[in-house]
Amino acid sequence: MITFYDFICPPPQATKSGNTWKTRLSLNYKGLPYKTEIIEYAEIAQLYKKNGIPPAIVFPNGYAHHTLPVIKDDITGHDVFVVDSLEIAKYLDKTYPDSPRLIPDVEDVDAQIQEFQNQLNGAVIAALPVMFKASVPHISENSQAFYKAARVRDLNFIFPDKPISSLDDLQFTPEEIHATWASLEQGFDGLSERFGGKNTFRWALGDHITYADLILAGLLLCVKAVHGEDSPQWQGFMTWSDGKWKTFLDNLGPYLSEDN
Ligand SMILES: N[C@@H](CCC(=O)N[C@@H](CS)C(=O)NCC(=O)O)C(=O)O
Repeated sequence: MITFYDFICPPPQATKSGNTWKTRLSLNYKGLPYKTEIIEYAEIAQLYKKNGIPPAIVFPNGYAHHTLPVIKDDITGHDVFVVDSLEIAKYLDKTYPDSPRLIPDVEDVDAQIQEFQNQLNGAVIAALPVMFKASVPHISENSQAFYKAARVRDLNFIFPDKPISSLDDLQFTPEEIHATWASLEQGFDGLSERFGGKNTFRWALGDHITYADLILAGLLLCVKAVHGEDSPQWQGFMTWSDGKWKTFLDNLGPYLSEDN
């Protein structure tokens, strides 16, 4: 049985993390049985250390980054831990070859996924400060301090020319928030051609769902969870690009389940 480690979040949604969603969706798409284990942000490093898992990333300054998603799989009779949603997708393709593939079997697939990731990053990067700030109330109380410190570190890495020492340094006027959403909409319009443009639909890398689609789905589900399904923000988003993103999520249908 596969154990999937996800973040504890206040109800109603189990997760607000686009990163862990990528793996939940991967498992759902493949139809593999799994159980979810919910942990706090501050417990991730302990999970790694207790099980002898090397950090997901070690930065040049020596900072060891421990991240979710992580899975544990005991199919071989002993526990195998896999870290990082892309590595998990590759592991699942290899270990469960009879399930639908997440990573197409083409030579330049890593480059294709990276290109898509870069395109998506380009569409959302300017909105990250607003998005991170909006996420805070949706993080479990015990994880808030940890989460805020982690996001400050991320923002200082992404925007080195605008260093901040606390998320409280970020205060946005309604006009700034409006402008951010307008730029996000423009970014998503730019992305919509890849998904078939106005009257047709295709997935990020072609005719089939792949891991690349799950990157986008994770992000959308995170925005939906943070703002709420009935919020004007989410309802507006679902009309962007002639309803492309609503169609996209609708087409993922049953794979969006949070039942496990
Ligand atoms: N590229 C990684 C990203 C994982 C990642 O950044 N996860 C975040 C979850 S939102 C995390 O665990 N952050 C912990 C921290 O920032 O300390 C993946 O796709 O798995």
